[in-house]
Amino acid sequence: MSEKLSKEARIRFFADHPGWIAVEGRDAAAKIFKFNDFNAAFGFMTRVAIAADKADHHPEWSNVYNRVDITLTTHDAGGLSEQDVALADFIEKAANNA
Ligand code: H2B
Repeated sequence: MSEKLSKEARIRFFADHPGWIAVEGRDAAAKIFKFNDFNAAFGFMTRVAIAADKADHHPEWSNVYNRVDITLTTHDAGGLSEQDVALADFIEKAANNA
């Protein structure tokens, strides 16, 4: 079971990950991704889904056409953990290759 990020690591996460914002009222990070169309958005979601399931660490997300809203947090830890940092890094790579 992973532990919550330290205060310093949490600050570093938001500094190092443009577009990710702290969710009000909970220890979580959110970002909205926009793609050219549904095909690109769903292709991105598919790549993230496979990686997330392999790591047994899953995003909270929703999709409308070309838009994907993602929230990351670690439910077992009750907040952001290194697993969210790793998933955010993968998500950024996948979004940039969409
Ligand atoms: N995903 C996220 N984001 N947080 C968790 O705590 C979590 C998860 N726990 N995916 C995993 C699954 C756990 O429920 C299973 C049983 O390993």
